[in-house]
Amino acid sequence: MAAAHQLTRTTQLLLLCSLLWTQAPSPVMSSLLSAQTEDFIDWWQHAVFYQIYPRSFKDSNGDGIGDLQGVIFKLPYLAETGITATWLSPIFQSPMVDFGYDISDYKSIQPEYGSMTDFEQLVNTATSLGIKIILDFVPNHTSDQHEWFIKSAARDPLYDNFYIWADGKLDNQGVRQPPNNWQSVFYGSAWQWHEQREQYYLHQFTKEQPDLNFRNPAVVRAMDDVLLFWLNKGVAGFRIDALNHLFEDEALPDEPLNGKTTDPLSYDYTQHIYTKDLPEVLTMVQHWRQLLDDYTDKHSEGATRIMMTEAYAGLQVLMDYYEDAGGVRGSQLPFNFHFITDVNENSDARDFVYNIEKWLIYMPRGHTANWVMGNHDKPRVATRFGPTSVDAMNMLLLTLPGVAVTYNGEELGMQDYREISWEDTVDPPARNAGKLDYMKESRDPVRTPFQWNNATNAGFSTAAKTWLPVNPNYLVLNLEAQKQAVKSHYKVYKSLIELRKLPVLRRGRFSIEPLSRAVFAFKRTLKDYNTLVTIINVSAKEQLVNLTDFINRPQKLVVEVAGVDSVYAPGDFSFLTNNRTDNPQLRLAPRAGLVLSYEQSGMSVQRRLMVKQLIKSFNVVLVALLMYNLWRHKWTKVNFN
Ligand SMILES: [Ca+2]
Ligand SMILES: [Ca+2]
Repeated sequence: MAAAHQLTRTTQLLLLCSLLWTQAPSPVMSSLLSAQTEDFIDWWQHAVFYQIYPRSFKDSNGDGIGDLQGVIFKLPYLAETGITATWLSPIFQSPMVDFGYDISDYKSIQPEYGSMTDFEQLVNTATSLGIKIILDFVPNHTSDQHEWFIKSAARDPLYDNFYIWADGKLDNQGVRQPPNNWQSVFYGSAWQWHEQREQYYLHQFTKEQPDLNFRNPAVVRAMDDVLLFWLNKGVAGFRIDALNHLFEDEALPDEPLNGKTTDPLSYDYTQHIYTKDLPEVLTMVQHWRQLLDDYTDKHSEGATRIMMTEAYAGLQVLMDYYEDAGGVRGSQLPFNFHFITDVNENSDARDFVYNIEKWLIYMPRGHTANWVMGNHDKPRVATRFGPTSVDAMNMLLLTLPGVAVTYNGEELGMQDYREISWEDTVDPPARNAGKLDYMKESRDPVRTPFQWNNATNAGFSTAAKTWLPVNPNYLVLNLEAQKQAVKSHYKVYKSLIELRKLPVLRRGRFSIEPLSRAVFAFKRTLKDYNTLVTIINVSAKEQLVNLTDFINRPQKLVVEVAGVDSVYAPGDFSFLTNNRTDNPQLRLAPRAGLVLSYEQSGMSVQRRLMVKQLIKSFNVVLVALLMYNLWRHKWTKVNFN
């Protein structure tokens, strides 16, 4: 009996152990769970959106102007770089007063850019290379050459109310004046007298860009029709231009003065409370979202069709675009311009951390963050933060959670060309500012042709003269040179895109801290994967960084990506592991960054999986032992009886 009792106890113990071990998920189960989580990441949620400015990207026929065949020719370059999504500045028929943002026919391609056949070829080639095409949608205004405007000016009953028309008023001297004190974003009154119609029309941008009247349902329908036209051509969505200028107060009241300037023609003269961010804007965003979702549902063979929206607006306005308080969804990607507007080369580490955190804190649950590092309207990274900061800013952009938006040329660290003469200046706000002040307003310096190589016109065009001059620094700063160099901004950029494929960057958790006034660091963590840490020195001085507290003494740190000025190279790890002190220090060059990885538990993923496999095998042995014990116990009992 004693022996039998002993055996029963062993059996119980074994049974308990067996039960405990079967609670641990098997590696197979873990990978199934990961796969399910992965399925929730839609194509756009982790994409790098590469903005092409077609006029300056590549000229295929030697007229000095970039075109669609040029874009097609360079699509393999994007694929090779790892880009899977683009957005193209406008390619539609336009008198080019504002370089395509003044559209005279939304459904035609601008002839100097190519034909509809070229566009179809562009979509097909992009699709075959795994690249999605997003088009620029410019709803606020048309060109004054658009048929709708011509008919509206002629009071055609179908188009009479398509634009914002108003009578002027007479001043004390009996001279006709605009209806109110609103100014154009590009300087001067926002009102232009139209001789034929004998009324003023509103233009928030140039006088050749009359504002559409979105309070007229016929305008909404006409613009929906434009969206559907391009969706049927196979585009994956739209970047929506100047969104927050869409509506104005119908009563046309004067705006209160701002106090920033005494010049009544400057856009800074008034506070734009009646011409910007009106609540009606949100209803249009939600309307377009519905249109895109309906289209995706009906054409499920294609990808989710998305919108990204351009609005330099307050944080709460932008968050409502994502999803309003009632849970109605709008823009998938309300552009986050905070790296452009809220930090500069004088910002310290705390400013960056605050800037990044505020977006994530305000963003409604279940939405995707986005980070825009540049565009065709704002100075380039090398000019805003200094040329030595290019790699660090790309590390920041590409290792933060969510979507990254890169303006063409930023992968090379292209620089603003600020020596463009008044004679060569073409940008409307610069021309409006006049010969003395044009460079303060000009966007031409950020729009110069792409620097492909050191041949004529940087390989952009064979023309004697290009539409904007090429930055003469192309002789040294060009893609070809950066591909050949051992270290280059392009190589750093490309390795970061490669790194983005890691699950930890696709869906890892995020935490960030300023380590000092000069340096901040953030980490991305995901169960079963190495943790990634990005460290950025935003100061103009070299920094020695102690990471001990931030990463909780990992056993081994490995450099994943280092900038061109770094003393470290990818694969380096000895600088921390061989350090015998408790004070390991990293050396960061001025305005440099580093991306590191470490094994969170001190055990590699492979080793951890091996241990799990061992546990599973051990479990099988235990069950066998248990069975054996049960059998033997029964046999013993029988014998005793
Ligand atoms: Ca051309
Ligand atoms: Ca408007």
